[in-house]
Amino acid sequence: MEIMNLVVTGTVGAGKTTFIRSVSEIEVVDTDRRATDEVADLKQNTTVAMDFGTLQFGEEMALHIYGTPGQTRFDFMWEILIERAHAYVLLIAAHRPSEFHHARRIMNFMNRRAQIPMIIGITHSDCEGAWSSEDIALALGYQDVTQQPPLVLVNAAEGESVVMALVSLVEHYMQTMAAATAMVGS
Ligand SMILES: Nc1nc2c(ncn2[C@@H]2O[C@H](COP(=O)(O)OP(=O)(O)O)[C@@H](O)[C@H]2O)c(=O)[nH]1
Ligand SMILES: [Mg+2]
Repeated sequence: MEIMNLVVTGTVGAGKTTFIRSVSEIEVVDTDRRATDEVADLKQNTTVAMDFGTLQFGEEMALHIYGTPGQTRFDFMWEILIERAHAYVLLIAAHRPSEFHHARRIMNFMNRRAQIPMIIGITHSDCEGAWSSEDIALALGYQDVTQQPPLVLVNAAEGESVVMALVSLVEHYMQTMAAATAMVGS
């Protein structure tokens, strides 16, 4: 059995904890606590350590899915998680453009520490004021479509939607690895 370590990162309220709870086959480790700081304006509970869930993926593979805490003061956890990961998904809430800058900072942090395949998962695209994927890609600094990572729309509260996002992430990982192997062989 192969184990694939995946990280779910993104801003507070993007849907990381929900994403993992929607698909995990084990009881999710609950590290959510009542928010007492600036997060309390956004929601009642926030993740203080990490989320962890597992999902059997075909017969040969088990996904171990780790969710990062959203706030910068927990970024030592980001480092621990990303360094062990095979690939990651950055969740971004489409209806909160004021957070895009922070999402970009998280992405830069991760990419500096680990050169691993990643995709962008756009949540809350059903909410009022949601930006389009194209505009979000531009806001994240991707001027050139050919250079941008795969973007998928995902509703973290819907299991099927999360499974599709995970399939995209695993496929992107496989394709990147296959391309790298072909380069070495040529
Ligand atoms: N309407 C809507 N709500 C979502 C979507 N994705 C996540 N949520 C909700 O967003 C809220 C915050 O999610 P949470 O998992 O706590 O975010 P975290 O801070 O990233 O862990 C929860 O109430 C989710 O059910 C989405 O695509 N659409
Ligand atoms: Mg959380």
